[in-house]
Amino acid sequence: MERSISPDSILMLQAAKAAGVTTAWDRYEAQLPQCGFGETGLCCRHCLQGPCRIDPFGATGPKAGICGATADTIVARGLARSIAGGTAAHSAHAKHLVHTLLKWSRGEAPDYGIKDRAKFEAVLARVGIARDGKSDQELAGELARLALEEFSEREETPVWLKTTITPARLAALGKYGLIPPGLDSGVAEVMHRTTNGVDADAINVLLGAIKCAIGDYTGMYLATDLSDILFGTPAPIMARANLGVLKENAVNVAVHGHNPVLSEIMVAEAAGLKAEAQAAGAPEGINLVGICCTGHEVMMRHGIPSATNSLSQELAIVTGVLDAAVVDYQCVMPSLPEVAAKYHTAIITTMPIAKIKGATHIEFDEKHAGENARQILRLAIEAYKRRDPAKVNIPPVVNDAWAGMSAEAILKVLALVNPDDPLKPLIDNIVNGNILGVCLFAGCNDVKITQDKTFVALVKALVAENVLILCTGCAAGSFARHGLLTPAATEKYAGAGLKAVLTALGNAAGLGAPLPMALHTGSCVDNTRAAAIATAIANKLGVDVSQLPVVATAPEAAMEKAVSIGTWAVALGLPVHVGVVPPVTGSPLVVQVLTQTAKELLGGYFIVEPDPQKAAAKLVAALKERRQGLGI
Ligand code: BF8
Ligand code: SF4
Repeated sequence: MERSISPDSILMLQAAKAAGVTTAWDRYEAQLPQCGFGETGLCCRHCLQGPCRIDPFGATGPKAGICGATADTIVARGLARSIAGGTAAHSAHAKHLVHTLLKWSRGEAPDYGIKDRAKFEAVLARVGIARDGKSDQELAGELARLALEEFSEREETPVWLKTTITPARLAALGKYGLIPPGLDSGVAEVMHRTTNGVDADAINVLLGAIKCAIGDYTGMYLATDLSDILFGTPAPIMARANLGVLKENAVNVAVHGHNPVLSEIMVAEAAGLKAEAQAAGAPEGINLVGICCTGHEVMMRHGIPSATNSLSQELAIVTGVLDAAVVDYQCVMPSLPEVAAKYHTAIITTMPIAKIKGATHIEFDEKHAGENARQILRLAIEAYKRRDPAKVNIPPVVNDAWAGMSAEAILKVLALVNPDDPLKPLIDNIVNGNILGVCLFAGCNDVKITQDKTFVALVKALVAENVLILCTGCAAGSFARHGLLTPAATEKYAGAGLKAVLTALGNAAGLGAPLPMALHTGSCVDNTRAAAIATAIANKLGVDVSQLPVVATAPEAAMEKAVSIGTWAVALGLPVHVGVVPPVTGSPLVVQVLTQTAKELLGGYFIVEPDPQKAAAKLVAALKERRQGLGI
């Protein structure tokens, strides 16, 4: 199988092979053939009597696990646990931001502050905290404590849920018992009901999983709100992408992982250490680049270039010029120190819950954030001195990438066309058919399919059909790598209606060119930015999100977090395409619930389709069905 269509990845895979470096792709091949029971979701290890496996063909092999759990139960429980895993990850990310805000309010995180006052005020108003003459610190403390309560178990609907979705959606979720009493409690409940001898009704298990995923949405929304308050709400910004953003004449430091709490301080401190980097022999000082969602956070707010994303993270080291990779958590390959051992790269872990054997651990704490960041940067400068010129091999591939399209930024651009009613130009163009609908691209690269191939083919097919594209996380990373976050891509690939709209908006924004073909809305937690826009449109029209011509796709999904995001998107009423077959095919009942029954209950449903052209046709059909429903 072709490993990647990304030119920089292809070059570095060749270099890795020549250097005897093992990558995720090699390890994937070593795993083949992967276990058929695992692939179909028919393996259970939820108690020590297992593993139990169900015969997928139902012929002679076992039809139930030792405890009697059927294929349906086992598949549903496995899926539910991955959703709980994803939710726990996003919730931990959100809690980290809450604690940072809380510490700042107590004077224990002096390097932070309220960066975006307008967003601070807007969030306070939305969650119902009155200013009442209180100081910023008092208000921040109150906001953080309210946010912390969201994670525990209460007798009321989480505030970040009830204040951010349509009334109709809230009612629908309530009707089916899908409102979690708290975010962590949703995760704990899934772990309880999927352990041996609890929930053995596959449909009931799936409802529990959806409830947990609603908690995932809530935590992600909260995370984005607090990130914007602490670090600023992103505004349109020009950045660059591909491994060619690494520089031979600079100390290259990658911020990798997910949370902006450390990377923001790294950005703030890097310039101050320029002279030290120069004294070490790097004339261009320190070159910060991003990998994965931490990278997107700093790209969205500061235009820091994106070197690469999750699946190809090891390849950044193979360039021979990555002096340090500083990681927080999530989607960080444990293999990094092993790859780095063949080069000079310092791999620096920073979080007490995320250490990697062979890495250098510099524990980060908000009280000493600036000091920690300087220590890490100095380690990178030291590593730079050990760089081997013979191993330098930077792929000459760089693309422009526009980023920073938060919901607020999109509304601001629309307000340039209609200051009194910013959503109107968007709605008018959807109604008149210039825009067929909106598609949110999210999710990862997955080693099981050629890197970026489905992303690129699918997005080109959709824009040709005049679908407006929003993108986040590794989807945005993929588009950035292929020059698709640019006005030139709009000119080249967009259908006539979409091109006209993006050109009018680009001109109104003073670009003198169309808006980029895909609007980079942020990291994965920022998928809620797209949900916020959809909810605003639905509220304005007095309909529910499940009626809007809005779809989502994770064409190359890999992580549990992508599963939980896809599930809440379905629960909010969106048709959601997945291009990698998830481990559910062992249960026709579970497949039916996800792809059909969900539609009847919630309006949203999963479309599983590996072929990008067929997927595009199915998503376009889903958009047209929605348009028909609205009579447009
Ligand atoms: O949270 S898209 S591989 S980097 S999980 Fe990970 Fe998937 Fe990338 Fe960001 Ni999201
Ligand atoms: Fe087997 Fe049941 Fe235990 Fe799962 S929970 S391992 S199916 S006995």
